[in-house]
Amino acid sequence: MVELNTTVAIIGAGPSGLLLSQLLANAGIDSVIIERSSKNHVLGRIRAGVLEWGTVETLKDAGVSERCFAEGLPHDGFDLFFNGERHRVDVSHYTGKQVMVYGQTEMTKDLIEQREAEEQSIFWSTPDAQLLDVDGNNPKVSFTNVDGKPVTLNAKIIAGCDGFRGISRQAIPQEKLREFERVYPFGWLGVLVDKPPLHHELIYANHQEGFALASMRSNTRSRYYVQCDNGDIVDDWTIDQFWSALITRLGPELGPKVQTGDPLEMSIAPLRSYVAEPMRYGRLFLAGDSAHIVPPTGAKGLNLAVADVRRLARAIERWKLKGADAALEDYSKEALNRVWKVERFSWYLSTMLHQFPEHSAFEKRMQEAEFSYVKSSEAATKSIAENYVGLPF
Ligand code: FAS
Ligand code: PHB
Repeated sequence: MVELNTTVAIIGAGPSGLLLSQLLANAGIDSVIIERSSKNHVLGRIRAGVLEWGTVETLKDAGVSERCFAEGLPHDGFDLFFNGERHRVDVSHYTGKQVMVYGQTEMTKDLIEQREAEEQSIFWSTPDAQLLDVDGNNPKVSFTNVDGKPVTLNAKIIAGCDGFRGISRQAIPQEKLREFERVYPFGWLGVLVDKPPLHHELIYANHQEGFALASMRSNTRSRYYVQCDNGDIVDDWTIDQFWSALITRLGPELGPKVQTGDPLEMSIAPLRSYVAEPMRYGRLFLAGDSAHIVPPTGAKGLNLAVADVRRLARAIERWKLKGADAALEDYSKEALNRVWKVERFSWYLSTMLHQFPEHSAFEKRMQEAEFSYVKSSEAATKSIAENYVGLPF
């Protein structure tokens, strides 16, 4: 048996776990990360593409923003497209801020490089972690290391950064957990392609055939999505069917501008809204997708994870350096206050922009009226802008 000690045991080396480790290290607080998958698997994930400015500033504070500023694309706004009508949401005009188009994959790569440069202890390819005594005085994580030896990692705090299908949330007794969920009757089929983007900003489209999103990773690499049925698997779609659906849904003005090609990646993401309360149990603190999921329509999942981590890192720092338990006590309530507002925005935008199989004629009119109101109202457009750019932390 190998016995290790640390201040914070972090479960998961996705954006939440890596960024938390970086922020803690910058405050002189040690941590150990345990990750189920290999480093290459984590680096191979294609996910989010838009960073709120608060996320960019957090990366800057963490000292890992150099490539983001060098290679990221600052955007002043995006387009909503509803049955052939276009409405631009001028985020910079309404909020004085931009968003940054910079892939989550790149952000994860930057964080791993920095953590490794600082010789952070990360146990990769470790699928058997178990959380013990999380509500006691000696929380610990047991797992098997690469040499096949059992390890016990004693910690003062355990950070559950292990995503929606991790183990941390499961460590909270069912009777203590309140769960809220909305599963949407559709998914997103995404394609990554080495072709220039159709437009210099993002376009979110609601067409009677379904939702479509034209995004990007750079000026030479595009990311597109189309709404697909819940039961769909990637093999149900050929790339030609994908391009045809995308071009149709973007309409006669924009569709023909799409430069098609063979995909670098093609995947389906299910859409759900989910929140687990509380985000703390004893010495276990949840951050990111382990505690909540949003439909990607509002580009919030990754950004919400960053907001949790920024708050948790600050609370741990106050507790460790000033013995202030209050900061840890307030973490869950304060984090959830922002989580629910972001859940609302993501649900709102998803409801406005997708075709719902079960929608009645009345609900379809409500969707049209919502778009028509947004298009005609500075106040409604400003509300979308301030949510999209990111609510205050
Ligand atoms: P993550 O899920 O990213 O990371 C959790 C980590 O914990 C993983 O590395 C996992 O391997 C590890 N782990 C799990 N169980 C473990 C265990 N038992 N032991 C140890 N480690 C364990 N957000 C957007 O804003 N826009 C998007 O377009 C978008 N697209 C998405 C597409 C998909 C398919 C998914 C799943 C999510 C998408 N998201 C998107 C949301 C996504 O970006 C998340 O919000 C973000 O990855 C959250 O980061 P983490 O909280 O670190 O969770
Ligand atoms: C992406 O580029 O992957 C992306 C952008 C905006 C979203 C969702 C996904 O709302």
